[in-house]
Amino acid sequence: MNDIILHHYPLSPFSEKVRTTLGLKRLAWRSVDVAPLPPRPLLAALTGGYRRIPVLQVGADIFCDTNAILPALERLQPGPTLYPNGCEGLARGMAFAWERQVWIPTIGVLVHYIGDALPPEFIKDRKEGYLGIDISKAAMAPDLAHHRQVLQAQYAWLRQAVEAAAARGHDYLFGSTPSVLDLACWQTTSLLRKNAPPEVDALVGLQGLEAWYGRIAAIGHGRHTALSPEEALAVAQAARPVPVTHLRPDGDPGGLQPGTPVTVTPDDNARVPVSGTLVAASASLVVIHRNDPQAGDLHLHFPRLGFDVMPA
Ligand SMILES: N[C@@H](CCC(=O)N[C@@H](CS)C(=O)NCC(=O)O)C(=O)O
Repeated sequence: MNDIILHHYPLSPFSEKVRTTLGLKRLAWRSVDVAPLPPRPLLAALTGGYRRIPVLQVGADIFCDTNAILPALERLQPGPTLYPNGCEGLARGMAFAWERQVWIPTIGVLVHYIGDALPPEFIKDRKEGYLGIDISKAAMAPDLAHHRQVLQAQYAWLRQAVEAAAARGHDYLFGSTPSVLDLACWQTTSLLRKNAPPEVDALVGLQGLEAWYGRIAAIGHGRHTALSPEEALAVAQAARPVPVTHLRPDGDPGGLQPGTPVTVTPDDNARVPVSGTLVAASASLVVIHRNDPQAGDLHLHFPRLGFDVMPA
């Protein structure tokens, strides 16, 4: 098997979800540190323009979005499973909903504390190339009360769920190992707990979650060694995409046939269309082929939910 390569940067909590999954599954991996804001030209050659972080690479297979990355890691290393006690449907659905609901409120609360330290070019990039909103402290301030209410409501439910799991003897939401839902809830929490002062716990209602949070934090990131972007590109150039066996060629829920030219575009933010031809799909994943002048033949893997897959 080719090395597992993660393109990421330390502050990124979605990357932290993947790093922790790699640690949980005791996988060895190669770490490509990318800049916290574009340009990232060598990564763009691999992703066809998909701009968000993290991106997972295995040879010439490129996995965009954590909702495609975690299932890929589950296939590569099934144990310990990210779906303990048959929770896959519930945990994947709730994880998607959690991240969609709490991401902007989490940023709103974070910039209340650290907004003044964010460089203007970072704020400009996040507005123009990512979220489409001004995340400076001043611009987010009018929504702080609303963002706190959203987080307090969500964390009250999370605390109830963690307490109910503990009453059943479970350290995590669905069993004795973390599920994708634990990891999704934990990664957004980690953005606040690692970067805001301790008073943030009371502000958004994190009290009572400390033990659950600490158990996931203690998992760590597994064994990793550094790789340069140039080396990662060379790995893709030397590799061939792995034939897709986990999805049906005719499995596209919209009836698109393999070989159809398509674009795949995030439906929430950083809405850069990636072009290729459809290889295979299911209701939850889609794989496209693209030939890149620098990287060669690639398979790009995306989640289905959260992306528009359109005939080109
Ligand atoms: N749904 C995506 C969200 C990823 C995301 O929003 N990542 C942030 C960093 S944590 C990002 O890409 N920010 C803009 C950037 O780094 O260019 C996923 O699950 O991977």
